[in-house]
Amino acid sequence: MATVMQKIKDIEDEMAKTQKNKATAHHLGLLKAKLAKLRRELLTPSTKGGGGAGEGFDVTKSGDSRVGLVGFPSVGKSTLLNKLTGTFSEVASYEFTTLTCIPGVITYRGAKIQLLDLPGIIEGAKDGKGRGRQVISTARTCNCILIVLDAIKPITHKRLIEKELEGFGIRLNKEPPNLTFRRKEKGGINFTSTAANTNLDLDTVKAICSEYRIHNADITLRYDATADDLIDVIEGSRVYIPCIYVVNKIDQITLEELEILDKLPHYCPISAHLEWNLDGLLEKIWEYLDLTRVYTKPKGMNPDYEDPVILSSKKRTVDDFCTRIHKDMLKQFKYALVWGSSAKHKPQRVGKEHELEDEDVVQIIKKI
Ligand SMILES: Nc1nc2c(ncn2[C@@H]2O[C@H](COP(=O)(O)OP(=O)(O)OP(=O)(O)O)[C@@H](O)[C@H]2O)c(=O)[nH]1
Ligand SMILES: [Mg+2]
Repeated sequence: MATVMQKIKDIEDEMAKTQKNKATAHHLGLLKAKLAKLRRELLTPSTKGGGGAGEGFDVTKSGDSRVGLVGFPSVGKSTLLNKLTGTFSEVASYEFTTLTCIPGVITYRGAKIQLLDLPGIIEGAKDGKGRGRQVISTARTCNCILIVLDAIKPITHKRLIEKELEGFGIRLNKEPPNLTFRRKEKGGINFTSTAANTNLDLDTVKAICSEYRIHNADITLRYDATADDLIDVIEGSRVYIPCIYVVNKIDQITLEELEILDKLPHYCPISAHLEWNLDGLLEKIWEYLDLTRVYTKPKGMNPDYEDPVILSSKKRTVDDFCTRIHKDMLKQFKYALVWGSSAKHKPQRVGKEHELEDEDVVQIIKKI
């Protein structure tokens, strides 16, 4: 293991020394690809047992969505879990108070959101320091990550934590790269771009591909993709997770400092201890989870507004709705009546492929 870590360090050093310009682009691309491969090596659990590098905490998923608290020690993660969920997780002024994953539940707008308190992580976590890897593996399973920062030193800590998560294949507040990469039998490397493209040139693309021993492939960019984006697509197994930077302990900074933090994108300043802006945070979590509430309407009855079916924004067809209600529902499905913003009429008669929207009302008509 030490040798892989040493190789990673050597490459990182070389990258830091290399000036970024047109002439070095392909060399940097090559180094990035080497780095990605080494990081993967580090994360793949060894067959000899032990290590268990890629494993998170053994906490059962429950509820409609999962949110994880990640941050340095003593920033107030446990305090926040306690205030938001009423669950007890020990709070103390010393570091590494929390040693395992403590789940709690928030009920918000009819949805059950599982909130995970996690041990503090430190720099180098992804490379095996502390419980870092377990924490980050668990973070990978979340639908939204809250990076909790201390208001006294938010920005430097933010960078360090992002680096840890990124090294583990987590991409924050980012869409999967809009590029196609197709391997083929022959014909060499074919590189086309349908958008203005300033980051990647054919030499760099070829250097990256050769590092993966790929000699024939069609690559098409639809936006200004970077070498990192291309490597992400070749590597696969990346997760794209929305993230909120929760700046805690704002009771310890000035109003002027708070105003700056408040304007940064994806930031949410709070004081967990004094319960300042927890409603604002909940609203932001809701927004970032992008859930769809669907109310069921049994025939001849009023919709059940108390207990919505919660769907994710990516899986919210009538088909997904039926599957969530009962596994045999689809067999009996004839059509559905939909009221709400996804419906053109009141109600609209739709099939299984129809995409539902937040707060739609649905009645399923079964075959007789
Ligand atoms: N001033 C201030 N202190 C806070 C706030 N929230 C938490 N604290 C204090 O910060 C210390 C650490 O809080 P914890 O909730 O244990 O922090 P943690 O992030 O869970 O720490 P680890 O489990 O060690 O990673 C405690 O002394 C808390 O009382 C806050 O909003 N303002
Ligand atoms: Mg804690």
